[in-house]
Amino acid sequence: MDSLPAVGLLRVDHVGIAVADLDEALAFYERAFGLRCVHQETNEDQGVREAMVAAEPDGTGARIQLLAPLRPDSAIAKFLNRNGPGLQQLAYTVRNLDETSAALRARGLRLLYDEPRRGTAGARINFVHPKDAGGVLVELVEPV
Ligand code: CMX
Repeated sequence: MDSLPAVGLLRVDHVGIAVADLDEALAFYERAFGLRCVHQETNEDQGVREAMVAAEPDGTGARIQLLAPLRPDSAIAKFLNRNGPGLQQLAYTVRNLDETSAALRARGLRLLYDEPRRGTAGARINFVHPKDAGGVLVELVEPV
């Protein structure tokens, strides 16, 4: 492993949870856990309406990403059909997505996209296939 380039994960960025209805899920997380919405957007490319909720009002601490499907053929709609609502992904912040992607590919892990795509708030993102990551869909996030 010593000759392989460093992977460069910085921290856990967020944990993603698939939900059927974003507004209902937001109300639940606020009422049940006292978490607050710190960001909300629609990402057409990923086929989701999403919201970040956090305990810290400035969103600096760990965040939970609520993901609701925009279309029946989206990844989240497929996940809900197969599993129902629940944990869908674990996301890490990376310093440089191109370097991290190269380092993971050098270790034989499959990334889902040949080139990074647009994630939350314009971040560059890619994913490691869950079959190559111990059954966990891993998202890599290089923030703007
Ligand atoms: N976590 C763990 N395992 C998963 C999974 C997940 N989220 N999604 C699928 N799998 C498993 C399936 O259960 C299946 O396992 P088995 O073969 O043992 O049954 C296997 O992975 C492969 O499934 P597949 O039918 O080949 O692929 P899917 O159509 O289920 O798609 C995936 C899986 C990861 C390729 C797809 O969900 C994807 O492209 N994800 C990336 C994009 C995404 O998740 N977007 C929404 C979030 C947007 C954001 O975060 O901004």
